[in-house]
Order: sequence, then structure tokens, then C-alpha cells
Amino acid sequence: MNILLVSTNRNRLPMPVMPIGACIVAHAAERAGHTAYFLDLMFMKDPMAAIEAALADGKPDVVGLSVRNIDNNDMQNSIFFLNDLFRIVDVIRTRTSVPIILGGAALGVMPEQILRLAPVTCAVVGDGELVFPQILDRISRHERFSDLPGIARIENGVFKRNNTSVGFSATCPVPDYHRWLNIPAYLSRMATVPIQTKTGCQFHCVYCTYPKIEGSSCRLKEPGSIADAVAQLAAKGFRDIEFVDSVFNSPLEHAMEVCAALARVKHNARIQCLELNPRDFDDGLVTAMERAGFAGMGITLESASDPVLQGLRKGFTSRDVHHAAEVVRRHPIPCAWIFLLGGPGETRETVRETLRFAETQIRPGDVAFFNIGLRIYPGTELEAIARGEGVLSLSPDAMLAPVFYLSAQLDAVWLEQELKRSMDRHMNFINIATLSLPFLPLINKIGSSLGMSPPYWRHTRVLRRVLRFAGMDV
Ligand code: B12
Repeated sequence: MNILLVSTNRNRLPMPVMPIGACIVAHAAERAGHTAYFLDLMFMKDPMAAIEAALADGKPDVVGLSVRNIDNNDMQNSIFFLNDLFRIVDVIRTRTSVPIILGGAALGVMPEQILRLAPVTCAVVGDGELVFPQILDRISRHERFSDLPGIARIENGVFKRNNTSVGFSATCPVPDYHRWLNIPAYLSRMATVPIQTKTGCQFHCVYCTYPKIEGSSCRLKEPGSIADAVAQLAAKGFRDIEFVDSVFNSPLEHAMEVCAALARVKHNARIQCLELNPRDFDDGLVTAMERAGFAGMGITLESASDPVLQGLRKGFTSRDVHHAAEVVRRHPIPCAWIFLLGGPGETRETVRETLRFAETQIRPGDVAFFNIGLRIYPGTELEAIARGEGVLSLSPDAMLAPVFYLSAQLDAVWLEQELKRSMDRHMNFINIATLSLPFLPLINKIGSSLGMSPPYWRHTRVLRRVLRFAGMDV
């Protein structure tokens, strides 16, 4: 059959991300004997015209739409992306009656709410590479496929969803990205190539959607196949590779095996990952990462204060946080520290404790990224907390449009001012507004043409100084 796969994401902030999940699914469709036509809307001037042309040229028997972002997760300047998806579905529906199948991270987060607004055939929740070919096979034989794992749909107004256990491939996939994507456009904007070393997340952070998207047990990729994938990608010119696991160093033994396998193969890749947990973090891990070819790492703390870490159910303490800072100071590898202020239990005192940590423990050459307010997603513990505190009364359907939690013991204005005061004194501190600067893509492009390489955040201090010198309040 002819399959049209559309990657619908057009958000270029903080940089365009390559739609690897959609490519993996297209690759799987081809391996199952179908002809895949891939349309990436990221750099299309007129996306609707591009879709119309793809429908006319490709004459698809099935259309797959990959949906990544619901919104930008920014409490102060919220952007909702799904209206574009609804328009795309309308355009396709007016031109063809073939099955339309949704997939992608957004469907893991809020499948029911999206399906109620998008008149499509069904959605796949979770990994797509094994189930999508099975769906295509059933469609080609005119058979029902609503019983397949991971399928979610609205039937007579009722939301139905099958469980997602479809099996797992332990081999790291390397689709031919050059064939599917406008690679120069991505690379010149400092995009990195995402790779997963595992799927799933076993932590229980109250606000997080990762277990909903990937499941709550880890399915590990074979370390040798990850190292081979990195070497193959680097040989094709994709030198900047990012591990996009929920948490890279959990389970720690697997992370160590991945690093050892990478150290054994010859590759000239610059690897990074932004999701390290401070609990299983020590000199042995960082040394292994340096030998493996890591050029940058990020530690997701959210807070350095115990009442907040407990309220978020992070599973580590401020002791682990301070220990991680000591370890980082012993290694040359650049580090980004990620914070989320305003969660359950946050007070002025806990905010000050976290800022004090950042101001005194983080090296000036490293970067601290602060986000304020937590996006509340249906089905998370944070939703229950917010309802229990009486600060959320919206129905789950009304939560597709962004809704945020901020501790009742804080007011947003004070928090923003306190953070701004700290950012004014520390040029290596940034917030989501810095990452959403409309001219950031241009800066990325200029940086790339001057030979700067990711991790782009290494240059934060210099960039903020230059922009402030030019009169901008960043
Ligand atoms: C790593 C990551 C990042 C990295 C990306 C680095 C990179 N080089 O790619 C960074 C930090 C840059 C980032 C940025 C952002 N991110 Co982010 N990110 C992730 C994360 C952790 C992993 C994404 C990933 O690559 N997965 C691996 C690939 C292989 O999986 P996949 O694309 O989902 O594809 C699989 C399935 O979904 C399915 N599938 C995909 N397409 C299709 C299509 C069909 C037809 C079918 C059947 C199946 C199918 O099959 C694929 C293979 O199994 C997810 C959370 C998560 N666990 O998914 C959040 C996530 C995707 N991000 C999210 C958000 C909001 C953002 C930002 C907007 C945040 C911000 N304010 O800056 C930006 C947007 C960037 C952009 N330009 O669009 C949200 C999106 C949903 C939402 N809440 O709106 C997520 C889900 C996290 C969350 N908060 O819930 N992100």
C-alpha cells in the first residue's frame, strides 16, 4: 500500500527537533513491504498546500500523523499547538476517506482528549514501530484492527484503549534520515539526533507524563547496538547525538554498559543527554561518560530543597543534589542543571534554598535552567493533588488547553522577581523566556555557521552578556 506519514511539528524553539519517532515508523512500514511517502512540515512555507500535494501525488491508502507537542509547557507565555493538527485533519478529511492514524508523544499524554477533537480512525499510544506494520497488514486485508495493542479510539462516543504490550525490539534503529528529512535545515539550526538507550521510566514524579508515554518499566536496548548506531550516524555526518531517555543513568548498570560499548567502538560523535538523576550519579559514571564521547550532560533536579523534592516524589534528597554538584566540579564535561519551581510544598524559603544552591554550587561555566509552574496533565498524581487542594476544577477534557499548578504558598509575581534578581547576577542562569526568544533560531544558525557545535547551552553566559550589552533584557 501507499502510506503517507506526516510529521506535524513546526515548533522551532528552542531548536527544531528531528522527528525520529515518525521516521522509525515510516522505516518500519517500508520494511513491511509498503511504499512510504514522508512529509515533514517543520520547514514547509505552506503546510496545508504541502499536505494537499502529498495526497494528490502519493495517493495514500493510509495516512499516519505524528503529533509531538500539545503545548510549550510555559506558564508565563503559553502556546497551544494542536489547533494546527485539527486543521490538518480537516484538510485530509475533505480530500480522502482513507484511514487516518495518529501517533507520537502527545497521544501518550492525552489520547482521549485529542481523539475527541480530531475525527480520525484511531490513535496508537506508545511505540509505533511494531504495531503500525500490523495495522497496515490488517488494513491491506480489509480486516478489523481495533483489537491490536496500543490502539485508542472513540467508539459511539466512548473512549476505548487497548493495553500497549506489543513487544519490543532491543536493537537501536537507524533509519535513513537523509532520505526522509531536510538534514541541512536541521543541522544548521543546532539540532541533535535523538537516540533512546531504553524506553520507559520507573520513577514516580507526581507531575510527569513519561510513564504514560513509554510505560513504567524500562525496556533496555542492547548496548552494542547503541554503540553501532552512534558510529553509523556519526559516519553519515550526524556528529551531535542526544540520548533522549527518560533518565539515562537508571538502571545505572545499563548506562555503564552503554558507555563501555561506546568507548570500544571508533566514533567521532559528540554525545549529550539532559536527563540524569543525581541519585545514581558518581565519579565512575561521569568518567565512563567522558570516555564514551559525551560532550555535555544535564542533571534534572527540579529543586534542591527536601520538602519540595518530597512533594514532587523525586526519589532523591538534597544530600544527593549536593553530592552531584561535588562530582560535577571534579570533571571538565559541561553540565546543565534543570529546575522546576512552584511544585507542591514550595514556599519562599524553599525557593531561596534552591537558588542559593544554584548560586553557590554550580560552576559559572555551567548553565542553570529554571522553569516556573507545573503543567497539570490528566491522570497524574499532580492532578489529584491540585483537585484535593481545590485549585483545579476543570474536567480532564478541558485540560488539553494548558493548565498549570503553582504552590498556594507562593505568588507568581514574587517568584518571577526573585528568579529575575538571581538571573541578573548570574549570566549562566536562564529561564524558558530565554529559550523562547523569537530570534533564537537565527542565533543558532549564525552560531552553527561560525562553527559552534552543540551543546548550544554551553555558550549561555557569553550569549546573555552580548544580548544585554545590546540593550535586551534577557
Ligand atoms: C528528549 C525530549 C526533548 C528534547 C529533544 C532533543 C532531541 N534532539 O530530540 C528537548 C529538550 C530539546 C525537548 C524540547 C521540547 N519538548 Co520535549 N521531550 C523529550 C522526550 C523526553 C523524548 C522525545 C523522544 O525523542 N522520544 C523518542 C522517540 C523515538 O519517540 P517518539 O517520537 O514519541 O516516537 C515513538 C512513538 O511516539 C510512536 N510514533 C511517533 N510518531 C508516530 C506516528 C504514527 C502514525 C504512529 C502509529 C506512531 C508514532 O512511535 C515512535 C517509535 O516508537 C519527550 C517525553 C517522552 N518520554 O516522550 C518530551 C516531550 C515530547 N517534550 C515535550 C515538550 C512540551 C517539549 C517542548 C515544547 C518544551 C519547551 N517548552 O521547550 C520542547 C519542544 C521542542 C520542539 N522543537 O518541538 C512534551 C510534548 C507533549 C506536551 N506536553 O505538549 C513531552 C511529551 C514531555 C512532556 N512534558 O510531556 N524535548
